[in-house]
Formats: sequence, structure tokens, C-alpha cells
Amino acid sequence: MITSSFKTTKSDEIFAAAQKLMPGGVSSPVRAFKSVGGQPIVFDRVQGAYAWDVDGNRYIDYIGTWGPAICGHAHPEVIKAICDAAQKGTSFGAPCRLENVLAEMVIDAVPSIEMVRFVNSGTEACMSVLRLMRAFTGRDKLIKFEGCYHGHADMFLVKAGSGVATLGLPDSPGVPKSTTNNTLTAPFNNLEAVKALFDENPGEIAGVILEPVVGNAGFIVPDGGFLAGLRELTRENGALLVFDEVMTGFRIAYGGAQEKFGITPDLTTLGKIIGGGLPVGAYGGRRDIMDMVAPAGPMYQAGTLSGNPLAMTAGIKTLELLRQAGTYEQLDRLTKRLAEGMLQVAKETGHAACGGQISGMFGFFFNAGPIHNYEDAKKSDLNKFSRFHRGMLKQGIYLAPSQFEAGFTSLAHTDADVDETLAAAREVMASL
Ligand code: KE4
Repeated sequence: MITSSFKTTKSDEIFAAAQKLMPGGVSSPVRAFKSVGGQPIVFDRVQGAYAWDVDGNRYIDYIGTWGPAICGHAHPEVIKAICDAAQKGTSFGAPCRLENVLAEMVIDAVPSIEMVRFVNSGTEACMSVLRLMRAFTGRDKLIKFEGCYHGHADMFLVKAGSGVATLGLPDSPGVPKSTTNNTLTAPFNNLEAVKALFDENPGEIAGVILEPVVGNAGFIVPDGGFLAGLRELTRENGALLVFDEVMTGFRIAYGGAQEKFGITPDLTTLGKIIGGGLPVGAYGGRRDIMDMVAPAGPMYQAGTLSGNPLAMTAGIKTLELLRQAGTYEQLDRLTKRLAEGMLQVAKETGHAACGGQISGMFGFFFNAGPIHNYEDAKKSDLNKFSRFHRGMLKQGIYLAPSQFEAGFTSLAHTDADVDETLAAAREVMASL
């Protein structure tokens, strides 16, 4: 709990200097707090459920470096495994047994994945999987959903979520029309709109890519039948179904959304958690499709640090911790308490709010709801969200600095942390 003596002197100094060195003073836009106002907090260290800033303030962290810290920050077993692996070198640029180990764990866990290729980020995974979709089908067009974010590769920066939505960017300059005129969009949860796109573009659509549970337009769950409907529509039209599980993979279930909802896509992208806090992304799926990837097949994709032993080690240890019995039940119970508690507090303090959670992923909107898609989400009270975010920050609660992001818990978060968070939320919401 931080009282009114919330000091951010050092944070402010360091961030001021950072803005002279790096665009916006950050390495990724959403960290700049642009949409919630005020200066961002400069972290000094993290451990378990907590972060400490350079002024010594402690926060309960509900971002967890945007998903990877699901076992808690700096988990001692993960850190030890990384330190031990580092003694043997950080990167080989050659085949390494550890790639086999993590590949087997991913293949065993994720229903759609028969073969996998490691890359270094979710963006790389998504841009590679799009090239593969096009290579396999010989078609150029793709369907994505408004508000979904699949990394910052050109062809996905159309009505994208996350930082693009946060900053209200009209998509991005520097992206030639020629790269996005094959990108078709539909509202999330709208099967009719997807069917219409297939009818209007017969034989031209390589596939549909989506966040099966949206985290980049705020937290939006698929309506009943939506995922099954997409599976059917893609099959009927000879197109591929791709789940971008960079955020949901190993987060909402050990086998991701595809295990949770029982829908098996043709291809899947992963990131975040499988790197255990180091840079790892991956794409994988049906063997007949993955066999097209070089050097097995003609579709080219490469990377200097892909599959490096250090990142593989962090991912292996993280998944070992996650596959232990009771993990997802613990995440679900605690996060359910948090999400339901937040909505209860909003109700008691007279604020329209809606939201929910699945396992360790949650979100809420200052909006009466229901929220089925990005258009609905955009009607939320963004100004109120900003004031809430700042108030919670001063109470030592670190929430995603955007209405168009999701929140994340970890195995390190406790009931006491949730109690402290709900008490802070009550105080802040009462003051809004
Ligand atoms: P990265 O390139 O940031 O590793 O992954 C891109 C990506 C792809 N697909 C989904 C579903 C994602 O959520 C992401 C990245 N998520 C954002 C948070 N919404 C990363 C945070 C940031 O951009 O700083």
C-alpha cells in the first residue's frame, strides 16, 4: 500500500533522460502510459508477484511482463536453470538438444501442433505463419478481426489492437497499401461477416487468424459457437484456421484456448510463456503444412538466435513448473476472486463495469457491457479507466496502462494480494 507520499523522483529523472535516447523513452509503445497519462514507472527489480521501482515503491504486478511471468517473476528454479545453462554458452547457432526438449513439450501440450519452429518473438511467429498459410494454399488474402493484435508486421497493422488501439493510431504510416490490401477484417464474434468475406473472395483467402480469446482489445471471450463456426467456414472454403495463442498459449490452459474450447486449428502461434521471460516465439501445426518450411520445404524463414539454449532452458523450466498438477485450478480460483471482486466493488461504488477471466487472464471495462467485439470495447469510459489506473498505481497496484489490454496473474499471487488489490480498488473507485 502506498500512501500519499508516492514519490517517483528517480523514475521521472530516468524517464526524462530515456525520452532523449529512445522514441517515447521506451522500447515498446504501450509502456509509455500514453493513454492513461502521467509518467511511467521505471522498474528496478521484480520477484514473484511484485515489482519495485527505482524509488523503492513496491507494486503488485498484474502485467507480469505481458504474460511470460506466469510462474512469478524471477522464479528461483528458472533463474538457476538459466545460470547453469549460461555456463555452457548463450547461443550456438547450431542444433541443440534443448530445442528437441522444448519442441516435444510444445507438441505434447498443444493439440494442433505436430511440428514446431522456434523464432524470437510473437511478431516473428505471426509473420512466418502468414507466409506459410499463403505458401500452403497458394492464396494471398487473410482474414483478421478488428481489435486483434498479431504483432507489428505490416500485413497485420489493419484495425489492430494493443498499442495500436491504445494510441488510437489510424493503423501505421510506412505500411504500403500493397501489403494490406490482402488483409480483410471482420468484427470478432461475427460469423456472418466472415461468411460474407469468403463469399465475396471465393478461392482467394488463405486463412483466418485470430486471438481465440482476445487480450488486445481488452479481454473479450468468444461467443458460444464462434470458434466452431470458424472451423467449419475455413474447412468449407479450403482455407486454414490459425489460432494466435501468443498470449493464451499455456496461459488459459496448458494446451491453450484450443484445449479449453476443444477446437483444433490447422496452425498455432506461440510466444511469451514458452520463453519463460527470454525471447522466444514459435509457430507450428499440421505436419503436412510444416513440411513446407525451409529447409524441409521451399518456404523460407530463418533467425540467428532462434532456438538458442538459454531461451530454450527458460522455456523448458517454465513449462515443467506449469504442467504440475493443480496449476491452472490455482490460477483460475485466484483470478476469479480478483475479477469478480473488481466487478462487485464497481457495482457498490456506482460504476458501470463488465469483464471476466479465464484461468490467469482477466480484464474489465468501465462499460455496462456486454462486450462482444472491439466496437463495443471502444465505447468504454477511457477517461475513467485512466483515472482508475493512476489511482491504483499510487496504491501500489500495477495494472496494464490501457483499456485495450488484458491483465495477468501468476502462481506467485496470493489471496492476500487479491485482498489488498480489492481494498485499493474500493478506495480508488469511490474517489472517481
Ligand atoms: P511480440 O512480438 O510482442 O513478442 O508478440 C506479438 C503478439 C502477437 N500476438 C498476440 C496475441 C500478442 O498479444 C502479442 C504481443 N502482446 C503485446 C501485449 N498486448 C505485447 C506487449 C507490447 O507490445 O509491448
